[in-house]
Amino acid sequence: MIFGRTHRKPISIPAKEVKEWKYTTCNYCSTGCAIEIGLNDKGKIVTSRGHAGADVNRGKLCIKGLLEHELFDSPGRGTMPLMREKAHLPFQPTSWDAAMDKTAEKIKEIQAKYGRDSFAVVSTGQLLTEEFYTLGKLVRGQIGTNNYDGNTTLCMASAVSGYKRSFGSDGPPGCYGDFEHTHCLMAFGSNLPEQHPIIYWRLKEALEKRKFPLIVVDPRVTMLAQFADIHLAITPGTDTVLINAMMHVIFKENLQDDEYIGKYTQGIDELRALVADYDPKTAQHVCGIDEDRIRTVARIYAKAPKAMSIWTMGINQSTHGSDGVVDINNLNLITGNIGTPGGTSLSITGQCNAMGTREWSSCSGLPGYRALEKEKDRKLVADFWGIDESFFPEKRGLAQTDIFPAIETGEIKGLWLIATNPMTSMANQPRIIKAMENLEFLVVQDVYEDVETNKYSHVYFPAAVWAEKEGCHTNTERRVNLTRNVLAPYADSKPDFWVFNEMSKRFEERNKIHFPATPEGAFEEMKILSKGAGRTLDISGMSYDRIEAARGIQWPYSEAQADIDTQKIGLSDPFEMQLRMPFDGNQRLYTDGVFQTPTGKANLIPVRFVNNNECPDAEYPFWLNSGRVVEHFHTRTRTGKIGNCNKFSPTPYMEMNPDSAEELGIEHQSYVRVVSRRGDAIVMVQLTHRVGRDMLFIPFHFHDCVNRLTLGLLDPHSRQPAFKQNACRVEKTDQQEAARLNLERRAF
Ligand SMILES: Nc1nc2c(c(=O)[nH]1)N[C@H]1C(S)=C(S)[C@@H](COP(=O)(O)OP(=O)(O)OC[C@H]3O[C@@H](n4cnc5c(=O)[nH]c(N)nc54)[C@H](O)[C@@H]3O)O[C@H]1N2
Ligand SMILES: Nc1nc2c(c(=O)[nH]1)N[C@H]1C(S)=C(S)[C@@H](COP(=O)(O)OP(=O)(O)OC[C@H]3O[C@@H](n4cnc5c(=O)[nH]c(N)nc54)[C@H](O)[C@@H]3O)O[C@H]1N2
Ligand code: SF4
Ligand SMILES: [Mo]
Repeated sequence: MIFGRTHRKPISIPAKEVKEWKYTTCNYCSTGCAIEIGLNDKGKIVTSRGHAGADVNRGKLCIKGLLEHELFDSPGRGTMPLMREKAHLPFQPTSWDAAMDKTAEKIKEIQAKYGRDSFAVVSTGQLLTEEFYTLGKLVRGQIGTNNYDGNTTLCMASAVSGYKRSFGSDGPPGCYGDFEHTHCLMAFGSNLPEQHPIIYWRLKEALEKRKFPLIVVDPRVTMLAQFADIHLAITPGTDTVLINAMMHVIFKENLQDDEYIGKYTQGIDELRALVADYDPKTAQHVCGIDEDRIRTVARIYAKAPKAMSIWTMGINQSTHGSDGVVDINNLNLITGNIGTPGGTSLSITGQCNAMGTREWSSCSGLPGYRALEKEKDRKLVADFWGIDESFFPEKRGLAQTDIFPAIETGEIKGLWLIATNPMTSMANQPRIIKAMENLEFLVVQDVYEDVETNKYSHVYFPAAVWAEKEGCHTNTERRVNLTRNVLAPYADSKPDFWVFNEMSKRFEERNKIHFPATPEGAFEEMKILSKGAGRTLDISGMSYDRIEAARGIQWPYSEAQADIDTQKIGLSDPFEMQLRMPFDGNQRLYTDGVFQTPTGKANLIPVRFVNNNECPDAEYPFWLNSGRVVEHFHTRTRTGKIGNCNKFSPTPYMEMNPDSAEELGIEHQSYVRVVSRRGDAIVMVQLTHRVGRDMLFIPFHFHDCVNRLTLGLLDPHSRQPAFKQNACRVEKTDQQEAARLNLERRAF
């Protein structure tokens, strides 16, 4: 028998005849990869690819981005508006006019009866920035409810809050390019290879060129932890203890950057006094990291010529989320690692446009990082929109996580949900069901008609998705990038932008405001609002063509900067420029050491650790941790429908340590019942050493699963829930019954 090449058929890739490539930006995670969608001569989408010239992804895409073009005609998409008198009754198809009239009428009726704030609006981090700006105008300028927030409270609220406390303003100060310059990277509760695969690829490229230590802080042995030089398997919820102890060592051994501290920060005495209490010997018993390890890591970090920290949900989703961010900033400030190549505090953002909503949606404030609490800001925006300043409240209303309890108590009677699925994504699902059933009126605006939350709605608006629309996203490193409109919206679904514009016509009697007819018109308006001396969030030098030509531009990018770039290249046609040089906005913030605080100095804020978690005990002996897998996005409304994503992770499962399973007589791949003080869930066990003996991990993508169990205690500053620190126990269960239940729950 002959083995070998001669008898093998060569792999052939079927030719896809692409006539035209259209420019878009990925609509899943915040990495912000540029994707080109390929259309054949009949205008049909046949393929897609990463844009080779885009600085972010340099031709690469992860599994979700590669298959994203398959979602346009995926099952369950909303085809027409729907209405019904009562939740759970059958829906009746209706026209857009009728659905909108009904919604506007109900909003007005509820507001007239119970007050303006009794109707709440909850949006997302997944619309286009122009849509966020338009929604903000509608809600703040016309509907006039103060209970307006986004699902970003589940996601980035702690990062926002921590940045504001330390630096006086939101805005991640670093960029992916920092990997090329750093001498030490510390990652807190962030699993890049699965959650931001292309950021991870950028990090790996940098590491291959020039080795530097990678330190991962995560209670679980994640894929990133497996690649780390040092893995610190921290006790959940205790990161601030570790960081305080590191600072203790740094001060004790005189490794801090006194010059930076003296020139650019305030509060050093208070910080020093606090961390004096956090000697590693004591701290190790709280955070679970050996005292010598703490010293080693502190020395590596402080002695590195440049060091940087990144973090994601392991920090943000905790009762000390905002404090965790502040403490990471403290560590970087005292070592002089802010605003310098390779030295930064870089929050890794979650959703594709969580940054855009922070910047422009007016959730929790006013557009362009302006605050309701500041008279000057209220006046500026009111004048710009042409309304009376007194229409704005003088402080922000309820956060998303406080809106649901306010529905339960009857303070809020009506709700408009836009691109978020709280029935699956919110902690303590039994309470969310109660809240939903308490609503007099719920309108759900989503791409998918079969989204779980739609079970409770009175009106459903079918939304267009991703490249069925046009507009911008801002990614983790403040890069504004564009999605071109590639195809028409599916069936009778409509772009969210159109829905907000149409709805605004029904509120003109309150305030008549100009709403530009196109997303590009809205972008031009935002540019004007973004100008201002000393403000970081300046996008006035950008335009759709220039963004596409540069394949994304980082803010700040002022008109003056745009003029310089134009002169430098000597051409004014952006497509000609593209051949010559990519534009580059400012890669980093605070390079001059001037912060957005009243004194211009960064705040060093002492953070005292208080153990307020729901910790394991005799009755509920396990930590319940939750998070994500690479092939699914959130509540699977999209990736659950894309066969090539779903097939790799079709079943809800739970990671459990083999030793603790043996003690309880639980077998690999058997079903178990997991019980917490809130409820129970049936899951299949995967035995693995990824988790320690006292921990369980369940991906949160599946409905009727981990969020039936979570408590979600709130961070006092950011109101973000502690999704990752809960207590539970594991019980054996009848296998046949469990299999049936799992089928019923759309698990396969
Ligand atoms: N494939 C995929 N990618 C995504 C998403 C997705 O759904 N799927 N979602 C996007 C969004 S919106 C977000 S927010 C990001 C989330 O991105 P990540 O935060 O990286 O992902 P998670 O799995 O939620 O959590 C990360 C880690 O936090 C750890 N952790 C738990 N408790 C603690 C703790 O107390 N301290 C520390 N240091 N770590 C802890 C967990 O063990 C987990 O490994 O991903 C984005 N990218
Ligand atoms: N236990 C646990 N729970 C968690 C987390 C965790 O780690 N553990 N993570 C939390 C985090 S960080 C996040 S960000 C949240 C996410 O929570 P959600 O935002 O509730 O989850 P998604 O599935 O992303 O919901 C977005 C919805 O918007 C729809 N959609 C997509 N694009 C568009 C569009 O263009 N227009 C409209 N109108 N609709 C659109 C989708 O179909 C989907 O139904 O979950 C949180 N929940
Ligand atoms: S890394 Fe994120 S932005 Fe890039 S293709 Fe994957 S999901 Fe999309
Ligand atoms: Mo998120």
